[in-house]
Amino acid sequence: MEIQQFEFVPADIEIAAGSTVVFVNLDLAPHTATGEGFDTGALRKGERKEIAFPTAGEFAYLCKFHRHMTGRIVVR
Ligand SMILES: [Cu+2]
Repeated sequence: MEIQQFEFVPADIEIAAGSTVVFVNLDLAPHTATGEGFDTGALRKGERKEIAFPTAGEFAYLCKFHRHMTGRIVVR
């Protein structure tokens, strides 16, 4: 998952349970991907964080610094 121009690209994804999502910030501004049960912490430009999703569910998330940046991860 890339973060660029103050958007998650793609913001909404569907993955299989047990998969991981790698968040990579390509912006100069710091961002987070923060949802119920997970948080990348602040990612600066070029930094990445891998988050595992072991169980099925729907996980909305946002950037704590720019709360209009939102997305949803569906784990099946
Ligand atoms: Cu942000």
